[in-house]
Amino acid sequence: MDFKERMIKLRQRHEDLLARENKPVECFGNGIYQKYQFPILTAEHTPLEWRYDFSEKDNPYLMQRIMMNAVLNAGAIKLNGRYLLVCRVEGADRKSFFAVAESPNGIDNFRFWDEPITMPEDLIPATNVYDMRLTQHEDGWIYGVFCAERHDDSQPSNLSAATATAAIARTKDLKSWERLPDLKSHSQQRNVVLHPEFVDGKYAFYTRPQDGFIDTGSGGGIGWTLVEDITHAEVKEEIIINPRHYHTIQEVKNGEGPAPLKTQKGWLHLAHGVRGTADGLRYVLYMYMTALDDPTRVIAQPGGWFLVPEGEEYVGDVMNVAFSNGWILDDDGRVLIYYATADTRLHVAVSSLDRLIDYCMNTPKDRLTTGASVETIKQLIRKNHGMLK
Ligand code: BGC
Ligand code: BMA
Repeated sequence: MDFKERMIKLRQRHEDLLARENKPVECFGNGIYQKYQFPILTAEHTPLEWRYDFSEKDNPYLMQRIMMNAVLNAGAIKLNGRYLLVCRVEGADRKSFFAVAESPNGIDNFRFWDEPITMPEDLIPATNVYDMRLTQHEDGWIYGVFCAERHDDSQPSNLSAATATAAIARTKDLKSWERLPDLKSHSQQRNVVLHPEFVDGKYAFYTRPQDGFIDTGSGGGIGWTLVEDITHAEVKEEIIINPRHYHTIQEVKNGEGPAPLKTQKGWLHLAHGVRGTADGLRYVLYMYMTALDDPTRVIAQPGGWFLVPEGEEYVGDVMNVAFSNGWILDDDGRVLIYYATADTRLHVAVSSLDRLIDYCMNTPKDRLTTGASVETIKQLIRKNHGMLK
């Protein structure tokens, strides 16, 4: 096949992939959300111009000059009727960066904008960035809060010693970004999310204090801090609003997912929980709700996980990982949940605000022991047998 023929085939295959219709998985499911047949974005979805040199003279074998490894953990927003994701795209060189993908319906036909985002640096440039949470704040800006990772130069002989910091940038259009100074904090921070409203006239952040780069150590869970000046944000007082517990899905770590959704019943939160296994860490998603008049007060927390990798979703670069940092509440009450699996690809699951509130309010809590779990199951059995009024 000559160069031109191969190029035409390549473009055709790519277009077929991008235009492929995505349908709900045909299974009865759990009634809470609907997963979809295909991942919505993978490394193969990235534009061919990012990967191939299309000059026959310079690239006679039509080889990929730059390879892409994964598309994962995306922030999400519906802006002027457009479904937009700020994806974490990871190259073969392990560097991740942000790129916007747009779809007409939030489910399929996602296409990347021509170029990745050029993110301005803070004073010390980052080695890597990832996992942006988008918040449409009532101050009029769209904020992107993400993790900036740098080598920990206080340990020069340890190549894996690193620091995780919350970086803050803002935009009106996802095209041009103003970078603000990174969040100042005594501890390392990953999974920091900006709350969409002012609280006591201040900006409010969900935090996740941690002792080390991987270990949360004494960091007790999802935290909360108020910040007066977003252009010099600093964690001064931090409280834990959603703690970790022994023998739960969030024993080892947890972290806020996307910015919470405001509902009539309270703030709806999606988060991830991590536990240790003989096979490494297991990342699953869970939900909770907090009070409208006090977003630090948990009013509902269903027990156990909400969403986990299933089947092929387990397989990829980092096995046994489901992660989400983006969702969209649509005008019709649908909630589009964007989740990545195995740090490799991005999917959508569709639910609705009513279903998610019902799930949070009516799923039994984790009462933390096997005995209590058996009692909870027996309650349901008795109710179904008409033995409870
Ligand atoms: C990776 C992240 C990961 C973090 C902690 C980083 O280097 O890029 O995906 O969450 O390490 O394991
Ligand atoms: C975390 C996250 C993600 C990733 C996950 C699993 O710490 O910040 O980037 O999906 O690890 O590797």
